[in-house]
Amino acid sequence: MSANGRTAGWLWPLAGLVSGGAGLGTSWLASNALHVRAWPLVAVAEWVIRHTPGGVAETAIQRLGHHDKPVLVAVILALLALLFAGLGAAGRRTWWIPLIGFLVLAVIGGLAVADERAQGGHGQIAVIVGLVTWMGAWVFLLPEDGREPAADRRALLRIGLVAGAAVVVGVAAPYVGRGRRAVDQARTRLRLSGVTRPVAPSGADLGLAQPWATPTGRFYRIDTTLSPPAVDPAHWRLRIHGQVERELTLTFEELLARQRTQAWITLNCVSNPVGGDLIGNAWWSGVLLKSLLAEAGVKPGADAVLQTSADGWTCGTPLDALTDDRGAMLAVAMNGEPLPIDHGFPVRTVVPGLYGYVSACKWVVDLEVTTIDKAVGYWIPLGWAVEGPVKLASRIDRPTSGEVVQTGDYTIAGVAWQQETGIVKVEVSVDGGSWVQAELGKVPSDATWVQWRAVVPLTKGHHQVQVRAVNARGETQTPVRRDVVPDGATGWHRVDFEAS
Ligand SMILES: Nc1nc2c(c(=O)[nH]1)N[C@H]1C(S)=C(S)[C@@H](COP(=O)(O)O)O[C@H]1N2
Ligand SMILES: [Mo]
Repeated sequence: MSANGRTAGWLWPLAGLVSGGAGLGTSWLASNALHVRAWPLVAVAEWVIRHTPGGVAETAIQRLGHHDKPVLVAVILALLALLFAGLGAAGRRTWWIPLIGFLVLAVIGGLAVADERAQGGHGQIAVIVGLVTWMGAWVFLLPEDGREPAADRRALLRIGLVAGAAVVVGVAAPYVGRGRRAVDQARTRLRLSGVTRPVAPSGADLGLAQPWATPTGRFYRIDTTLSPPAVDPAHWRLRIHGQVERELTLTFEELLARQRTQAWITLNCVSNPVGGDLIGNAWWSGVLLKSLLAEAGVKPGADAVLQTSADGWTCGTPLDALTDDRGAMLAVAMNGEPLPIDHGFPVRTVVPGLYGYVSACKWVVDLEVTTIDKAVGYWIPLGWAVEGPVKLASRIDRPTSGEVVQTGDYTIAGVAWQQETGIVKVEVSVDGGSWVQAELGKVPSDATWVQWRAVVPLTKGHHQVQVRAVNARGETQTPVRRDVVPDGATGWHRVDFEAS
């Protein structure tokens, strides 16, 4: 970029302003795309509000009503505009000063985001996107030879280019992720009558670090979607068709009008390795599939249901499991709240005793009654078994691998499960010694896992503990180690630890 006579000092602050605006725009877009609750700039505003002395905040709220946050955001934006222009002007002497300024601002944004409650680590991605844009745009707008940019075409063109891109991003940003936000709001507004809070039955929880009732935030999540489908309950429809007497199409309201059921059901993934945590136990509320299928009238000859979700995922479920007394349901609530979007809002299937990949369709919209050879779900061509009954399994949660515990009497504890069959006995063996029977927690039904604990004496040194469960059919869990493919892992869980 050559100086063609008149130098234009105003291009520097303009370049700073345009770079700054571009970074704010991309971080806003990233926040919306990632469904981050608060854009870093809003996080800063909220931080300021949280840390403002009560009196000041109250006066502000009285003066501004509910506009206190938008006003604060506008003030921060104005201050930032001044700062960006100032940084640009300072960059005239020392080109890297704005880079330092941007970095400091990003750190402030990052700290505010980290201070937000209920915001996962991905909030920081929006901060990084903004910082990279700030720095990239500034370097792009720097004159090539480090000299004064003249008010020539090329300098203006570059600034115009970045400004134009920033405006496009800024205009697009509010639309990105809007569907999801609308569904989030619909979910928040939803009042589900007859859905009660989860209260673990007494005696089920032995007070381990891993609670018997899994909090929703700690419940494992498995699906094939990059971004979960945003399904508005007002537009949700469930079609029950195929080999039925009467095809049914239900709205969400119509589903809720049916008789409701609630139960504790443990859900687990076929991909859970021995000792793994792809398992959780929740309080589900919904409508029994048995009664809906009876309403549709299943024709003789049908023995399966092909379930399809709003995002096109499918699974084939044996009809028996949906019509027998185990309590398979279309769930609308998890742990007393409308299903979280990630767990299938507004409606998902939950079937005790089957792995999720053949039963637990999230965002379910279609049930086709058919035969098992035609009900070929998503995972079947990829090498997984057609039928996925849950295998007998147990896990040690205490001690954890490599833990150093005290010598003397020590409580080994964990969970065991085989939904729909039930657990009658759990045994542990320390250092290959004889099997010691564990005490079992009380469970409301065979649909859930069981907590267990056993007290064993420990001498100083290295130890190894193994666990095995016995089901209600009198079968003992097999020690044979098998991989998760094609129908679930087997083998005893073993934990190595130290006593001192
Ligand atoms: N639509 C849809 N539903 C799905 C899946 C999926 O990929 N898409 N994965 C299934 C699998 S493999 C499991 S183990 C469970 C997990 O349910 P969760 O994420 O609520 O724990 O959902 C099942 N339902
Ligand atoms: Mo799964």
